[in-house]
Amino acid sequence: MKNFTSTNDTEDIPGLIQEAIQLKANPHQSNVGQNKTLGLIFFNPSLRTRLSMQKAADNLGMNVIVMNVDKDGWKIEFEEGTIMDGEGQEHVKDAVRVISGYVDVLGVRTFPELKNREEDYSEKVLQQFLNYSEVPVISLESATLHPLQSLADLVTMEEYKIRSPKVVLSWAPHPKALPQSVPNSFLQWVKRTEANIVLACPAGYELAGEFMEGIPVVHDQKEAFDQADFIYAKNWSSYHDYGRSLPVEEDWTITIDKMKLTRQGKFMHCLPIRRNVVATDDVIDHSIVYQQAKNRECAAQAVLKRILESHG
Ligand code: SN0
Repeated sequence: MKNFTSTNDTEDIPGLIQEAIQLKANPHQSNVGQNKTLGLIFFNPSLRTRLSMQKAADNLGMNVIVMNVDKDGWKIEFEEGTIMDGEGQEHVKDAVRVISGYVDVLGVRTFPELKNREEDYSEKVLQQFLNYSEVPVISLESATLHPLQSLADLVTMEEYKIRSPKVVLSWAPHPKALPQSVPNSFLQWVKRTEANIVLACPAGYELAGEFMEGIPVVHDQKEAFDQADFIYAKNWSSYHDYGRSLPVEEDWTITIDKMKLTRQGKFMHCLPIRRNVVATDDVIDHSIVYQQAKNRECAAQAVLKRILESHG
């Protein structure tokens, strides 16, 4: 594996899932990371991604350096060819070349601004890391995708060993306008498994066409929940009316009564979750969200191990 930014970076998704499951059972089986350094660069907050990557690297004998560039670094300029007499203090091409000289693998987290759709969907920031890094790049959530989360989600579903499960990705309310990265990525990865995926969202919240292809959309949340094995809840802002939170009349908060419509369905969420907005306390307290979070470690470890093995 060269980089890890989407499903396109791996041909062997079932193998990657199985490798993660084996690493979970025996985390110290490989020290392929010995004398190697992982760099983690954050433009945005993180809890699970940051800690699970550090733990995964540690399990492989790898050192880690972390920087919150948004808080601790110079203000990064992203425009090519610009005259830097304004706010930006250091160009991304200089920063990435320098950082990649200190590390063997480089992770970066960069959320979308949710203002300009073309710019976000061109992955302006991640793309510059790919362009200028001398070492493999891992997405720690980009403007449009969150592949480490999705891999952990597939590992989690695999642990239940349900053949061709019905999986519902359900939009849920939120006080803020959030990225489409987690739902886009979830669809992209689940499509590559034998699961039957349904998207449940209010009209206007359909995702980008490239992710929606072949995915049934249901605007009635209760109808979608019927006989589901997994309910994956997430808020996202509108793709079509880009970055906006459109008014929604029905109540899309996930409750125990709605979960009763499923086939003893398991509730999933990437976290962080706004309790009693996205889902009620009792739903979250009887969910598999901590199992998902735990699986971020073995998923990250499988990805790191594959990258290190192909870049000895
Ligand atoms: C991020 C998102 O993409 O939706 C990260 C999820 C892993 N979530 C948030 O930014 C939540 C922020 C909030 O105010 O609850």
